[in-house]
Amino acid sequence: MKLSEFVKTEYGKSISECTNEELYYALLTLTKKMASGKQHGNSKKKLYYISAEFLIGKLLSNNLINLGIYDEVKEELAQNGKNICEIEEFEKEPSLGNGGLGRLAACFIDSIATLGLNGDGVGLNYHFGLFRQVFENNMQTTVPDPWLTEKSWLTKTDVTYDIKFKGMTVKSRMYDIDVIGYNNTSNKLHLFDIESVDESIVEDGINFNKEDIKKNLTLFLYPDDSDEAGRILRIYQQYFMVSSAAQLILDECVAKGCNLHDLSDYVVIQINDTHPTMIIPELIRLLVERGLEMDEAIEAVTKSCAYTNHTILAEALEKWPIYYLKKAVPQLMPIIEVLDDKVRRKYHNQAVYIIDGEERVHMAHIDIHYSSSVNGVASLHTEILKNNELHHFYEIYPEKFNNKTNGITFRRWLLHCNPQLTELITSLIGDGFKKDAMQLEKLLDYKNDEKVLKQILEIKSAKKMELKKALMEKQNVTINENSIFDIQIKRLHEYKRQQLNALYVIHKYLEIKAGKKPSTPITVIFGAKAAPAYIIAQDIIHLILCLQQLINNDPEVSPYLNVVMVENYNVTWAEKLIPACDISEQISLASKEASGTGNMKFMLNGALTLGTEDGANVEIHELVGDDNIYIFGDSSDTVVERYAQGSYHAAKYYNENAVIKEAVDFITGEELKAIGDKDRLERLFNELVSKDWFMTFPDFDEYVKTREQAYADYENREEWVQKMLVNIAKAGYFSSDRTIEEYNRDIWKL
Ligand code: AZC
Repeated sequence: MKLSEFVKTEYGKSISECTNEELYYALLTLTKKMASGKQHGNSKKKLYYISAEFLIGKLLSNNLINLGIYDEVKEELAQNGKNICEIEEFEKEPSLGNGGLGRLAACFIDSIATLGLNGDGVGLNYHFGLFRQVFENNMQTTVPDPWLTEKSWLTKTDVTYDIKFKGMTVKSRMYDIDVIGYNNTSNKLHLFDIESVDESIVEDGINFNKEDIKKNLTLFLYPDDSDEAGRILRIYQQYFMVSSAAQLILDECVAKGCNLHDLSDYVVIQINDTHPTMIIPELIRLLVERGLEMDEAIEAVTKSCAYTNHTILAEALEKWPIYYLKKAVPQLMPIIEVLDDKVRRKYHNQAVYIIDGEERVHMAHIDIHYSSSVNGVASLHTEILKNNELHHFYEIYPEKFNNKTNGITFRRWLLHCNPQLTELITSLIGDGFKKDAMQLEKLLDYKNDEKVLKQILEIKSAKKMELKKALMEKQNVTINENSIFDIQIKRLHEYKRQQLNALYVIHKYLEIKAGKKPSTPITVIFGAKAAPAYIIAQDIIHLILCLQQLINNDPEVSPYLNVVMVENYNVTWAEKLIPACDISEQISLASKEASGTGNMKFMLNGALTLGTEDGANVEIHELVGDDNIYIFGDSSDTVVERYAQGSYHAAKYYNENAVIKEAVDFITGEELKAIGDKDRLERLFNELVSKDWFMTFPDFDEYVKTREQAYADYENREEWVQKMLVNIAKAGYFSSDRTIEEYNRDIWKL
């Protein structure tokens, strides 16, 4: 049905007479109708991708693209004087994720549907999702970010389950979002919610009574875990999610004729990090309740589950005190004890026990013992898991370990966010790459085609102008579209080393002050949210915002260097920032970033990576070769060794390297203290000088040198655009379609 006919019946008027809001809701309804007419992935065996996060972003354009009607709708709107981008402004972005892990889950469900596989996502319907970030006095403040509107992408279903917690039973209800594959089947994202949630219990922005579970259960994504009540609330959330999921899974497979003994013929469950781990004991519990012997239940569940690890940061691997579990979900403890007991009897190595000497349950250990697959998310990451972090487990189960290098959906990260580049590519190599991303390699034939190279540069300029406009409109900041856009966007974490980038900015500022001016001006852009309880991360944001104020207001420096931190960085911002980027900062401490996926999005849009040999940067490097990437810093082996020896002393670098000292001293110097918060700046200074746990100083000199080299190379526009082209052409490997094909081939076998 055409939009014009639809609005005629719906509102009794023509497109041009409708408001943008009316058109948004008309398109939403129309799209949902079209999705419901599509076939669902269909096979005996079904995948359930369980994740506490699905960072799906706005859905309208993406759905129109995947339905194959985007251009048509855009055209029809344009003919009636309407602009699809303005209509899209009415959509609220659901922030149902923190970062990489949640966005990966969203890319994956897109690819699962696009490949026509039978697989649904299962998660939680947080009412506020992640907080909205607001800058005040150069600091991050947080406010709730409501996204639920009366009419939305969610469809209320009549599927409900009883979820039993200690002393109370609550009801979960399933809401569905259509996951429309690109020219293919349409699957579901099932988000469970509790009806008694009460948004009005939130006080001064973000605080609420953490003990009133019935009212707060699905209020926020990962409520603050800095206190015990917050941590126990996470357990409630996790169990609510997995118990709903487990009941859904059993109901669906029984309806298909499964007798539960043959569960693994019908079901495969991908456990996305440790948050859904309790699905293992919960399923075992339910199977025993329905008549299976304990051992058989354990075997059936082990065969059906697969676990993905996303981090080697020890603090991110969840370990829940038994006492918390007993408080919220005591019914799981006897099962977990059986699981632990079996491990103890078989393997006499404390390192692999589930329950440790401090009465804590290691969630990842449950996953590894009681799943049939354990995967890392990039080659280097998987190697580190096998050889270091999870070595004891690898020795027991070498056959379980496998690598699945992450990927991104090109529908969102190219077709949707960069239609100009998509059109150019299509005009050169046809549109086969939209379903078979490896075909992008055909672009290499144009490496010496001046006309094509010129077009690529023109598109980059156009995207820079679009970003400039957005920053002006949304944040009232002016940037120079003719400058180099050097961008670092990701969650704020010390291991990702935004502080290293900030130290470079200080260094550059001082150089310009001393008269050494860059040939082309530079705009350094940051986007990052910091967890509310993560103080040093907030301090780093504070430093960046102070630098922004200082530098952009300094008439001597601002013609050459600008700093911009986008407020409330989210998927919608990423879609604007990534296509406009020249240099993609991927500067984590080697060994710490499991994969990174922003790096892939930037590459696909023709940005060059400035990065360490970490995560998927290693694979990007291999693909594009030395000439088309800027690599610096200590290797993962060196870093691992340095930690093991305890041989790193930040103070030594600070005292012996004058350039480092000058930049670090600036943090607590007069200029910044005049605009910033003394305590925050001093705390950050002390942290760096006395600890620098993520080793920014050892990499500093090489980082500066390599970054300067990239800027120098940028001057040669002909060679630079060839590097851009190679990056675009080689990005095909990072399509999430490839990743999902591998999951299916090696693990799911749908
Ligand atoms: C992230 C990793 O940090 C990132 O390197 C990886 O690309 C991404 O997962 C997807 O695999 N991990 C998380 O986001 N982890 C949590 C707990 O949020």
